[in-house]
Amino acid sequence: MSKIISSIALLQAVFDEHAGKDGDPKTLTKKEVADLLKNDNFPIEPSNQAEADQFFNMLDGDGDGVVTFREFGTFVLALSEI
Ligand SMILES: [Ca+2]
Repeated sequence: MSKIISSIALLQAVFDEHAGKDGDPKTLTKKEVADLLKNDNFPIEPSNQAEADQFFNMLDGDGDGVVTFREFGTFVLALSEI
């Protein structure tokens, strides 16, 4: 399989694992984002609610209160520019 497609599939698998926990399985809620960061040992882990809200708002590009796979993917790709 293409490495690019494999990478997207892996990203989608991580997203789906958490998006399916509550509400719409096609979007991440604030709690699901927090769980994802924790379970993935992500290097950026908010230490309080204000930081968690700020981080979530960065992910939620259109500000509708949930994170789609597109928003998630856009954020992950943006990390490569840090
Ligand atoms: Ca959104």
